[in-house]
Amino acid sequence: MAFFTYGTGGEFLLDGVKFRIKASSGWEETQIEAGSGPHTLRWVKTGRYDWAVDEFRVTPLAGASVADALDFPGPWILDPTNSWTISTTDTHDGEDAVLINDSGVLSHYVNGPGRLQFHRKANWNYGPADTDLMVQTDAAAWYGGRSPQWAAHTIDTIPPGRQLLRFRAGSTHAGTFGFDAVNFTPYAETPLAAALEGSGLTITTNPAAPWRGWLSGTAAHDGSDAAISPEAGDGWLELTLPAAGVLSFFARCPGSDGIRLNVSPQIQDGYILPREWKEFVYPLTGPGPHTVRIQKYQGAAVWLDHVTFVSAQAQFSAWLAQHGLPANADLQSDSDGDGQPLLVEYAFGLDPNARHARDASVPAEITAPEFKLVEGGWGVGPIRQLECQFHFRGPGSGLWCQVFFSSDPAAPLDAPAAVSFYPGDNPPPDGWLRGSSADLWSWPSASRRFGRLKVIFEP
Ligand SMILES: [Ca+2]
Ligand SMILES: [Ca+2]
Ligand SMILES: [Ca+2]
Repeated sequence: MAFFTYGTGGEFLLDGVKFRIKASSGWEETQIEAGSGPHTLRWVKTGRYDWAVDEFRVTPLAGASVADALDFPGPWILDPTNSWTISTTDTHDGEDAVLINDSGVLSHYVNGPGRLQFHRKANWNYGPADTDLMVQTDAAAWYGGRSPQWAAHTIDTIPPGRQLLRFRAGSTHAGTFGFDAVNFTPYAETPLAAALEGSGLTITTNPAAPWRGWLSGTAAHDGSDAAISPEAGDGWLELTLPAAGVLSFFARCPGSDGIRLNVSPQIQDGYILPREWKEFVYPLTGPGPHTVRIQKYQGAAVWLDHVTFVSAQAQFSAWLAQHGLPANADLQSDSDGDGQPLLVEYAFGLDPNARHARDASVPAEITAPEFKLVEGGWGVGPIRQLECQFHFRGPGSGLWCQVFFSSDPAAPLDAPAAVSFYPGDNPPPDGWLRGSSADLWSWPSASRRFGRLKVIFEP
């Protein structure tokens, strides 16, 4: 069937299913290969702008159909410019295929999310291969690249909701662009927390624009299931985490470049999501509970998988177990008798089973804390002062530390000195901070100065 419409003020329904019509200021032709009937077609005026329908006609299929050629039932929406043909000689399946020329489009509605599979051939004569458009929905696009011979292709990230898939050739190429053996497999829904491996976490989502869990197989990061945001609306997901710790998750936006993900409250700027899976690690400091909101900006659907939270206590317990120490070990106990309690050994990357030794299980760059005397001066004459430099288990460990300087080690601790944490040109390994503190008090007016490091654990 075919008809012309004028303007943007309406839509039509085929068998009760709504179709959009390309916005146009003039007359536009719509051609639909609907397959055997009966069918019901309804035009509806929806907007305040002009809309008119003319020249409706039904033409029986005279020869090969697009549905047959692509091995996927209709309705197919056909490009009325006839920039496509059905071939019985250049095919994948040896029977029939559709060859599309420049700017040609064949469209089909599916209910996502799901996996789209087809065979294709893309042998154009010029143009940048990586910009050739292959399949497109309203908010997302997938590119093909050159494929001189028929080859299987899978797009397993068709987004949730009713999607108009547009099979098309790029607009800057001349050559053969063929499709054959199309198939679409929708994903089944699964509970959100299960899809995210978030057992034990409290996960909520905006009921007006919910993220949902899907059994998406190999499209998921874990090869099983993932959560997908809606394409439109204020799509957010909140995690309530009971304590200090490290939150991590994998995210991506397979259908578009430059979609931003905001993780609040700690990170306000947001991340730019790549098309492929990327891990995001997110330390939470201070006692919980912490509420973290993951929110995508308007645009294509965002995928999320494998949310993990390792609490500060769990990190410490793992360290104890790794060193053969009991899970209920006293933080203040001194397992190797070197005067440094367990918590100090843990915080600074020291070995709890070897006196005054660094822990072989921490990265090699981690060095033991050091107090040293530095001599120098900047305009007020020569000075000497104590300086402390240390590596420290970083944000998300539930640990923090203070540095104290005094002239009498027996006296109560005074106010802590200022500590600066600096990644510098040579940042410390992930999960570690490098800090330093200088004793602002200088001598020779006193004969002795002492420095102390104090570790606080707030899991
Ligand atoms: Ca075929
Ligand atoms: Ca998963
Ligand atoms: Ca010790």
